[in-house]
Amino acid sequence: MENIAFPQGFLWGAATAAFQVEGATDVDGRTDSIWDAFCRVPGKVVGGHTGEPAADHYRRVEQDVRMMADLGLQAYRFSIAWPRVRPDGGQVNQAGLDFYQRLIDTLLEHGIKPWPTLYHWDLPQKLEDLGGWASRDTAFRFADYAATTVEALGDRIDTWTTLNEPWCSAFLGYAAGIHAPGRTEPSAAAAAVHHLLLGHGLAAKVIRDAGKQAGITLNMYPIIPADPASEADLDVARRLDGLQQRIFLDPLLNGSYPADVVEDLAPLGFSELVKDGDLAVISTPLDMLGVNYYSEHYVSAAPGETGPSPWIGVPQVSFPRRDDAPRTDMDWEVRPDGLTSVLLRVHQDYPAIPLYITENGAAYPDQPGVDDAERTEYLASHLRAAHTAIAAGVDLRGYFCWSLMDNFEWAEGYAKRFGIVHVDYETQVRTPKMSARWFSEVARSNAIAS
Ligand code: PNW
Repeated sequence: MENIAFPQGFLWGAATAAFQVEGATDVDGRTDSIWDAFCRVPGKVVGGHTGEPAADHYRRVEQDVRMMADLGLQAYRFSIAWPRVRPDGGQVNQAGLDFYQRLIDTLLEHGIKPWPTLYHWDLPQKLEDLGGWASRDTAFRFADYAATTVEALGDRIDTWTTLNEPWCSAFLGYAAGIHAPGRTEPSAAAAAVHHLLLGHGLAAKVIRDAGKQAGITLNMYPIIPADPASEADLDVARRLDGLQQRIFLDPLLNGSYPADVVEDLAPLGFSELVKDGDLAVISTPLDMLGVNYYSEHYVSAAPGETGPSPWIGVPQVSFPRRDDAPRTDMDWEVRPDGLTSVLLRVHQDYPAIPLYITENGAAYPDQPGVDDAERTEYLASHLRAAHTAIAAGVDLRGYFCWSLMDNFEWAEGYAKRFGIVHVDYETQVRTPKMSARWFSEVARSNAIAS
């Protein structure tokens, strides 16, 4: 077998997020986030699971960084918990900052690049009580939190990511109601999109003014019409692509919202949200775009599920089942070619922006002896797909596997395991799976076996 080599300097890492791994939700001045509150609502999270104990990363951070070093990871993508740093959205909590100082110190001692995200979905509940992301003021509170954090921790960080997957925050949180804060108000979701982007732009300015690089991470899916000869399917595909991709990419990288999406969302009051100067803030130059990739969306205009939907303003959409691909434990289709197409598309439509894959990975049930051959195959096939994009000229500079270790999988609780390292939630023992051994060799050699 011939090796597929990645470009020199390609960055290999693994990712987590604060609420998914830290635990210790009520120590050192941390207060509730919207996820703490959401977990307490019966029926919202499978098994009634909560942010405790997660992987107890807050207390085991030194051990976890040593493990990353043993695995040969070059970078660690983690998120900073807003409710630790500015617990009620206001006053600064030094104890919260100290934890991230310690994490960053330990990473640097081990030669691992810290790759922080400012917001991975844990809005302080106090701010949700004031309207959350549906309120314009939250964007400015986010900028304050960003300024505090970048000032306190920024000297040793090269690249800051503002938001992780604003699509999920806005549409799963405020329209579908399956993520915190669990609201099912399409117009609040439309407002959340704009305010998340405004918050991003204000924070990106803070980061760049501090002389650092700024980026954002989006979750991207190729949208495939079930019947490419059907006008109705093509229109649904256009609308979903608008909501999943272009409503974020166009303002960030081109300084304007896509006209068709603005028109589709007019009944929800979208245009009235956009004030003079907002788009200039949102389009603050970016140094990198993070792409999170898991699967494709295969869509049809046939009537689908009724009830709250993330697809605001879309009258009817369904997701027909295709049986020509394996599925993960999330029931998501394994579609590595979709990663190539997502990367090529961003490269064609927005050529200037350097790209990183900031998440890619798969949930599979526990395997005896942590022999997770399916996960290794998932990662390998997606890395081959990423390499195909690089060979076609895409400026892809790094890859973070989701996730470093098993963790709290949001509405799915602890039942779904994405880790390349197994976590026993009773004992908190970490055991690298076979995929971690394999990934470690990929990172070391900067290549995969073809
Ligand atoms: C991403 N969906 O979440 C997140 O960034 C991670 O925190 C998460 O653990 C990972 O992917 C795996 O799920 C998503 O339902 C969660 O469309 C749900 C969806 C998409 C992304």
